Amino acid sequence: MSTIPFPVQTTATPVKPLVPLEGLQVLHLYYTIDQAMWRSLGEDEQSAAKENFMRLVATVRAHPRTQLLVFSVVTPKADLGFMLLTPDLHDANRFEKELTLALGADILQPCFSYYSMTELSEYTTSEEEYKKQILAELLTQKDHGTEMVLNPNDVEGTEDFELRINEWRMRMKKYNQDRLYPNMALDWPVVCFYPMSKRRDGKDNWYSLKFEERRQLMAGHARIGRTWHGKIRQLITGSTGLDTHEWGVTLLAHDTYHIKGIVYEMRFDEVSARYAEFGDFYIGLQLAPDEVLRRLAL
Ligand code: 76R
Repeated sequence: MSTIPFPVQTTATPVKPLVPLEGLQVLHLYYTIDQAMWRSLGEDEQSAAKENFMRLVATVRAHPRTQLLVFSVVTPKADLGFMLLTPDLHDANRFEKELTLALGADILQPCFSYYSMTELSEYTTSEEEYKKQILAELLTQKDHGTEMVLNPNDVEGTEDFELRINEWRMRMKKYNQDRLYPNMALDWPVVCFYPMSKRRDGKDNWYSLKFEERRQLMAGHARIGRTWHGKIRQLITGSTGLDTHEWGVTLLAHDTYHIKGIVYEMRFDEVSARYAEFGDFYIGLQLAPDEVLRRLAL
């Protein structure tokens, strides 16, 4: 019979939820497997452990507004990886402890972890900027091939102007919603994760640049990023004050060729060439939970 002390979800004293003002808690969790410890378990214990793992993954995935990616890690830097997104830090913390014990005590050995939160971009176009852009566009309209310069008062408030502003507001609302509350695709098999910071070194100090300069540099970065649409999905999560670096970069792809391609191309962009510092890179393969267990020879 099973002697493994499986975790039971109990909360003796109810705790007040720790839901951030905006965004989600994001944990990247990596483990190696102690195969010797696993082999010392009886067959019953092993199947109880696997059942517990499967049940826990299903429970976490069924939790409101919670997503859990499960992957097998390429190279022995780690064996098993999770990416957890959930609003309440108590839930994130509870699930993390339970996942660590999911296969029984000491089977999963934590080898790398990262804590970050989803966040809005500081550099998206503001409504004022967008208004200026469309004013400039609408003010110079072609009339039978000759350029006609209009008065701003003739443009602002017109149906065309309002329509474009409203479309833009709706687009931004969806865009911001997707950044704070992303839908992580389970059917993009390649998961690349690495932490990164912006350099603060002598004359290469990102944080002493003026906002406008940073905005322009980031616009160049985003231009490159957009050329990878359809091949790469990216989630940039903030971790200043939370973990070793300032951001977590999670890239999803169907092919590691594209991961290598985008990261290489971005190295030439000034934002990365001059200001980026990187941690270790982890490549995982998303699989169904039972398939991950098989892959890991459990
Ligand atoms: O969010 C957006 O899509 C708007 C533009 C944008 C911002 C603000 C954007 C676009 N990124 C932004 C912010 Mn990015 N990104 C990285 C990396 O390996 C490297 O050299 C860098 C790692 C990749 C691969 C990548 C991809 N980005 C950031 C930030 C925060 C900086 C800050 O606030 O100072 C970091 C650390 C960062 C890093 N970026 C994109 C991409 C891609 C693919 C896009 C286009 C997304 C799309 O339009 O679908």
